[in-house]
Amino acid sequence: MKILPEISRTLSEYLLIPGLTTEDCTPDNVDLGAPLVRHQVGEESAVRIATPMVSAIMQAVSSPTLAVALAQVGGLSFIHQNQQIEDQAADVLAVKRHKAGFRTSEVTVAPQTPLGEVTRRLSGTEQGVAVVTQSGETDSEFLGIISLDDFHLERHGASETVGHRMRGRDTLVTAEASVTLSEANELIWQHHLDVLPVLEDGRVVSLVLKRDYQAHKTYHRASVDGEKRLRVGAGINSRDFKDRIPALVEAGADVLCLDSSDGYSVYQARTLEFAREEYGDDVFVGAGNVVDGRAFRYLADAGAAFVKVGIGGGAICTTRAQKGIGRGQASALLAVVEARDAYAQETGVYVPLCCDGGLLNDSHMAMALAMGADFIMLGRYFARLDESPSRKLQIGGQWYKEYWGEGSRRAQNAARYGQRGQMVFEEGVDGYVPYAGSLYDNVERTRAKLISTMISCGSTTLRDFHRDAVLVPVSAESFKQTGAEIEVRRPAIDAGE
Ligand code: MZP
Repeated sequence: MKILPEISRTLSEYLLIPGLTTEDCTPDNVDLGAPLVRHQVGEESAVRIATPMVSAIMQAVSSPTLAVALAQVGGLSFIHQNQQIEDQAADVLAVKRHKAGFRTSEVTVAPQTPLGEVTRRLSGTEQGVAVVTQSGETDSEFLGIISLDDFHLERHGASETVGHRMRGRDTLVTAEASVTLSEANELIWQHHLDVLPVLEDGRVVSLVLKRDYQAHKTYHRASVDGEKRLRVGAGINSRDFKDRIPALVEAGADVLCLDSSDGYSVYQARTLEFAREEYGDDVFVGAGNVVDGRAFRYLADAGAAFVKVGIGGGAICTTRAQKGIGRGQASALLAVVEARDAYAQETGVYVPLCCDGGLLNDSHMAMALAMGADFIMLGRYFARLDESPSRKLQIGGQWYKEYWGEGSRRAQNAARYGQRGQMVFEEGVDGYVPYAGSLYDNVERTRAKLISTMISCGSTTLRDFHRDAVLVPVSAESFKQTGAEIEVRRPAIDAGE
């Protein structure tokens, strides 16, 4: 028996100290992009996500609908493995068949569509802008970008040039002659315009809001042979992996993840070995969950594409009470981050870390990223939203969505929680979480908070944030002092909390 000297701490027990905020630290400059799979230090990961949020491998969370929405905002879902192989493969296929696009900014226009039609379609959106391209032989040339109001004025002869004032801005954008797309992009960046044109075969096919540009860029950089498909992941287990992995690969899953509450096992190593032998470096399989450096190294050596950290912290989890196993999420993460960094230094291989479970609010997410997590996995967060597959119902005048753990009787996830192939006792609860609206709104708000935290800490990339974040543990007494000491509060604007 051995007792570790440190106390097991949660993410709530830390705060961030601000760093120097420079002129570079603007919301537009902050890149939340994260590597998803192992890569050589100094090189780029073959799979990156623009928003470092992935959805939990759970029945109540990761359906094709949620996967499409999350991929559209730059994150990734893992379709759950607590179902027949054919059903899971069909879910993956449904996401892969969905045409890629960016929800708020997407205005899809077929080739040869007249400009008038493009404009009509745009006017039904909140874009308030039209993109003008030259018709005829030099279609790939971009002329200018103007507000819809100005466009109508121009059509009625009130304006002579393509350069116009953007709605609500004083910036004059002048594109006197036709310019190439790269020049147009330069112009848009220079003038801080909110949109970017996307051309395909010389035609305008959509507009991308600038705030989605990172997602768009990352998506395009990472998309295979120009094929526009949304990304999706899938859970696997260490029992039927010889059948499940080939079916999911065939369906087009971009990344797989072993789904287990305790990943420090020979079974996970065997599964990783199978994937490596069958597919070499072409199939990425994440592993976990772990809470210390020994387990991290074991899975990293076995070839895990990424390692998931966290045991017992999930909002629906009773593992700590049932089995006495687990570790506070902050302590677990800090120990594994240390091992990950040592591994990178020793071997030259960077294995991304996913912080999984117990991230109850956005500040926990910021804390996990500051501590060194590359991305975060969320169950409760996504279960509350319109796009999750669970039922929405009203209890006492309040709207809720159902949320149940994979270790609950309802989920019957024997591959993850079974004892000798079946569930003898439960490790999860079945309940309700307050309904919180649309995924698009919630993720946008969370992204804004993460960006704001990073700006306060003087970081514009997650790598800088890992390096420069300064954290301090808080005493129980100081934690009670949250700063909001008022008798009656108006309801928060943040409906997601
Ligand atoms: P949370 O985001 O809801 O706090 O936690 C989600 C995570 O809890 C999942 O990704 C998974 O690792 C874990 N989980 C899922 N089911 C159970 C359970 O029934 C559980 N105990 O702990």
